[in-house]
Amino acid sequence: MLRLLGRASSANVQKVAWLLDEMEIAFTRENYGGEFGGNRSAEYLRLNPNGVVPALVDGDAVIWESNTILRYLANRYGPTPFYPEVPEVRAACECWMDWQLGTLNLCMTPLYIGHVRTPPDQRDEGALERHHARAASLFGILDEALSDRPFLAGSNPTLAEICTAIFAYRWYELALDTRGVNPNLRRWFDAIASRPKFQKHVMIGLS
Ligand SMILES: N[C@@H](CCC(=O)N[C@@H](CS)C(=O)NCC(=O)O)C(=O)O
Repeated sequence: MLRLLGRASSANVQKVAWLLDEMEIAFTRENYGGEFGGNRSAEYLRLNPNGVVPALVDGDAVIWESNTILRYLANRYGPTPFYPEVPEVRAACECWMDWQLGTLNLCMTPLYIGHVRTPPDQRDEGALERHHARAASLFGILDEALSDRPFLAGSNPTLAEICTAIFAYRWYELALDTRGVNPNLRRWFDAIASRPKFQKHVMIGLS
């Protein structure tokens, strides 16, 4: 049985749990990180030397970095439509995976921590405004990309959706978007939000 280590509220753990469930792979999840701690213990650091969640243990294989875990699952247990085999389509999917990790994360993580985990009197309002403006412009890029296709890499949801829709959920839950401004993004998000496995792992509130 695969072991997913990390708390259910973590965006990066949610990616992995959501894909595991979409691929109907049996797994157990153990609480590490956040209020549960344990992620700085020597035992956990042997699995993920960064002390962050998630980590995936599959027999002798131990994998960390959530997007790498997604690719591992698709390669190990696929083929799956979530990781298209046509190189051009796969590249379209992976562009957005890297974009999430290297671009969207840089404003969404501080925005999330600022709004959800920081008491109002301790917030850096100037920084939050800058991150908000940057995130709005990035969600505008997603909206534009979705103007001529149902999903980011074409007709079907892929790992690109697994990586980005979790942040769109946070964006909408924080009520930082103005409804109607990004109609393609909204249509795309609503299609993903109708998936029971997204609801189960991602639409569980913010904490
Ligand atoms: N790039 C890493 C980031 C991992 C990361 O920052 N995880 C956060 C949770 S989303 C974490 O472990 N925070 C400390 C904690 O939960 O205690 C990945 O995608 O796996």
